[in-house]
Amino acid sequence: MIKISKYRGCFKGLAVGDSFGAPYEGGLLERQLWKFIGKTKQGKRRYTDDTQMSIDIAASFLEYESYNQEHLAKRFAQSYQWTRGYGASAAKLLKGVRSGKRWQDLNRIKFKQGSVDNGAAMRAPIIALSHPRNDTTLKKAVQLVSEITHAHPTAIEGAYIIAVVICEALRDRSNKEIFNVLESCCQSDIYRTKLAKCKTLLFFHQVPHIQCIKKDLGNGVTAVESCVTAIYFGLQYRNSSLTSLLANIFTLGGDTDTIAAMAASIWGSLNGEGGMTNLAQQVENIEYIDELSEKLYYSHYQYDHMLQPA
Ligand code: F2R
Ligand code: MG
Ligand code: MG
Repeated sequence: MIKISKYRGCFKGLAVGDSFGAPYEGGLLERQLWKFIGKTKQGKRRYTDDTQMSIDIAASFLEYESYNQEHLAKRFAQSYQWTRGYGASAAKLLKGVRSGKRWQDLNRIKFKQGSVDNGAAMRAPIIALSHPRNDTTLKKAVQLVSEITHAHPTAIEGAYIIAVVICEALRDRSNKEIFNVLESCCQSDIYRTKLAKCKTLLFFHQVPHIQCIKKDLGNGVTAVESCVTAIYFGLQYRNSSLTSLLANIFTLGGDTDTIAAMAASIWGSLNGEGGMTNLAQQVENIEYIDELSEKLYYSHYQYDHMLQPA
């Protein structure tokens, strides 16, 4: 049975990873800026584009009971604020949509195949909450939600493998079972190779040196350099505290908010919300995130016998 605590843990984990990881993301300039804009007036930790776009997906899905790309694109655009640290291409696209342009005319304008970055993957856990079965409907939903801003196949495949891991984590699958599913879902050589390296690090070493994880899996902003890294951390630390998972990602450096957001949402899907109460209380708008998690849960409860209130 999937308990509601796992839904809350998945979404709150994403927000916790994002808002605690944001101060460590990027270069010196970005980190300095976050010192000034990283807290609300009430002293809560602000989240970034990762959580904002996840909130947009949940709210849009709940309004339509499915994914309506036009509605979602407008919702992404309305929520856009530069202070949330969006990627440059995503920011341009969203400002275009806000001024009345069609997302279909913008998502391949800068790069012929679309963006390769992890902006689709960082919000993919919420697609799994709306489609908690790992089947063709999940794959289709990932495609619809991702391509609005990220048309590149590696960006979409990164989002898909994150969503698949969340679906399996919600069902308490072992690391071995999760890897069996991932290997059968994964299509491209680039992700197959990364997953093979991840499997080696997870199953054959004690705990590898952080530099080894950086070299083998990556810590960058592309989907290829971050999604498998997040899967590694989510699964390696599944029986440890969320704090230790986060501390290790911050040591890794690079795209810390996004790697932490994806990894902590995997951790929360496995462990539920119990081990993150103190951290979650420090994040802005956490009550709304809780409310959305609950609504997503109950939107499925009547159809899916795997979902059971705690
Ligand atoms: N943007 C940030 N953080 C800014 C600091 C990052 C820092 N410099 C670092 O390197 O760590 N964070 C947020 O952005 C990431 C998600 O970004 P998204 O939405 O995927 O980005 P976007 O706008 O699509 O792409 C950004 C730039 O990447 C390059 N690029 C993308 N696709 C490309 C392609 N096909 N060919 C060549 N270059 C490509 C371009 O420079 C884009 O402008 C998350 O980390 C989130 O937290
Ligand atoms: Mg971010
Ligand atoms: Mg990031």
